[in-house]
Amino acid sequence: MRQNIVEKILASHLKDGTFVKGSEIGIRIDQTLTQDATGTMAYLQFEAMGLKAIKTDLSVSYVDHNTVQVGFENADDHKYLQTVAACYGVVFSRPGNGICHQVHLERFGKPGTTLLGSDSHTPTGGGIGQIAVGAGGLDVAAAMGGGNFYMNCPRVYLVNLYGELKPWISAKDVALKMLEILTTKGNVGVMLEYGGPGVKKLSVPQRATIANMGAEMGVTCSVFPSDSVTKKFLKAQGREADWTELKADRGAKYDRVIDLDLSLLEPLAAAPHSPGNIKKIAELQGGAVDQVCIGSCTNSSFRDMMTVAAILKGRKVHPSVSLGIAPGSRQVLQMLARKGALADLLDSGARVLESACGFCIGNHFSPKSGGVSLRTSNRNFEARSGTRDAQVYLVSPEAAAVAALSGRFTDPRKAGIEYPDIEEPASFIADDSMFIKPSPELRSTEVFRGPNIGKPPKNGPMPEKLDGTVMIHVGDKITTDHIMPAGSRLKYRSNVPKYAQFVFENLDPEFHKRCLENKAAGGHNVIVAGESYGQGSSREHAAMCPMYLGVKAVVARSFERIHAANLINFGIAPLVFKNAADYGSIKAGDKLTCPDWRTAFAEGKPVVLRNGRAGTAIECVCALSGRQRTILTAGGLLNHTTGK
Ligand code: MIC
Ligand code: SF4
Repeated sequence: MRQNIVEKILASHLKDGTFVKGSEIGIRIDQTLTQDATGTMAYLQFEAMGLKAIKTDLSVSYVDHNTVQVGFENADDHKYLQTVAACYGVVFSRPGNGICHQVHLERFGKPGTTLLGSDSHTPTGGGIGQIAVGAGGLDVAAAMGGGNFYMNCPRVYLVNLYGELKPWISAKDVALKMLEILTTKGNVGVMLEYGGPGVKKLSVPQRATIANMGAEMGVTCSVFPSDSVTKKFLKAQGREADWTELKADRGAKYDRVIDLDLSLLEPLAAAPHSPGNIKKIAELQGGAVDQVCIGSCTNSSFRDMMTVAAILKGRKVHPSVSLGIAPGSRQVLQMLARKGALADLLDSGARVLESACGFCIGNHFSPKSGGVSLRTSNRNFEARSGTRDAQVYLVSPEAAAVAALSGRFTDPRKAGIEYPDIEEPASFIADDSMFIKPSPELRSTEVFRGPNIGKPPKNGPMPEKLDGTVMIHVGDKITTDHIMPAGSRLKYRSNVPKYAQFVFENLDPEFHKRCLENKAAGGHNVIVAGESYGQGSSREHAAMCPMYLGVKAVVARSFERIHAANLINFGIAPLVFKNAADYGSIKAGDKLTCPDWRTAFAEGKPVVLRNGRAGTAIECVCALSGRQRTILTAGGLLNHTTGK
């Protein structure tokens, strides 16, 4: 059979199920990654499963999200992560070593392998030819223990790239164009495969930028071929032995083909408050800019940073702009320093930030009230920057640097600056001294648990009957940033009772109180939502904290993949309205009941909810595999795995 790249990798990793579109398959995971914000819970759950050592080829624990260390909580979490990694044979990447996706691409990503990460931008690894998928921490913990990762057998779209990027047009513009084509919803269960003659004109980090933002389209992952460009990148990283060729067979089949001519692209921006709200920069030309942030796992490679440095060289940042630059990894920062480009950045007036997520997750560098911020990151959801009324636009590093100089939206082609065409280096600085690699001696390390480290919360089995109250009725495209804000709240990730106080904080600050009161009175809590519920982050806290608050069901018009999987893992039923119109017939405060709730799930029967106020019967769809039904009725994956 003629296979595409996705089929080749999945077929060679298939452990459970059959390769039939839409049916559930279990695959072997070769590598895992975690980051500090999702990692503490992932390892606490790994420990709670009673597993003794990891069974993957490689598992890496990165500290990159919360490195601000205000108060003791953060530093305690970092120490827990370091000691637990030592104990179980996980590589530990120390704070300061860089953003997980950038570092993983540089030092560990291997063509043809599978990578599962507790972060939604794990698909960045598709740039080097990995099937790299984001998931909740619990799924990653299970994979570290040798468990299969389950997903629906994907539909595969081929993106045929033609031509070549013109000067000032960047890989980010390709990603934004793809968002214009595919939008941020309706792509659940799709994997993107890039191909065509244009691919060989893109470097591995450029490919990674494009694969990174597949997360915003809601696709499971994006994958590029592994070719001579990949080989050159791996050689420059001193890892030529990790290279294998990966290409689709001639005549391989796809579910859809999208043609994209790289030479026709223009500089683009995603306008507030969605990565799918695409505009041409030419349309925004002249608008005032208050802040510019360059970095994040989307755009912080050596080439991106050198391009920015070359644009800023000998020029000054506009007095009305605050420019922050966070190189993606210590490798990139070291290279910038050795090449003198760091001095160019500093001379221009840029504020050089730590190689970490920082501004991207609203952990610092929040814009002023109502401020306009141009960012090279991947998400501009409302309030994510830490400032509720900020206007965040997502742009390329080129467009960001040019705007930092002019203080206005500027089409970079018209800035009167010579285009700096930066080449990939023949060799990168490969200094792995900020990794702590596992060793037999380290296995006896005592795990450090500071007062901020709580136990993962427990859930009981699914109740026989649902006695629900609608605690909140929300609209379309509710992101996990709406459900479970990060930013300054990040330090409570290891302390669920505390963190749960902030569920829906920006939409309804009283939500958690009402939930806890109803839970204490023996009631169940229900969330009603529109389309594409749970966009964005893989943070399982957006399911774990609602579980702690007694939420038993989310009834929505549709769900995003990672969040739906997280809900099941935490024993919350993701129900889809059979008739979309029922969404509007429900109000906050309505009582939704179901007398045969548990039996319906256990036996895979239709779920019908009675709305006491309206006197209506609401039919719901819950397309679950047998495995998922058992997990849900057990009250979640942890109960299921430990047999409790
Ligand atoms: C994000 O970009 O939203 C994050 C922070 O990286 C999250 C993970 C998290 O919430 O810890 C993600 O994308 O999964
Ligand atoms: Fe970090 Fe931002 Fe990338 Fe998430 S999207 S991993 S917060 S840099």
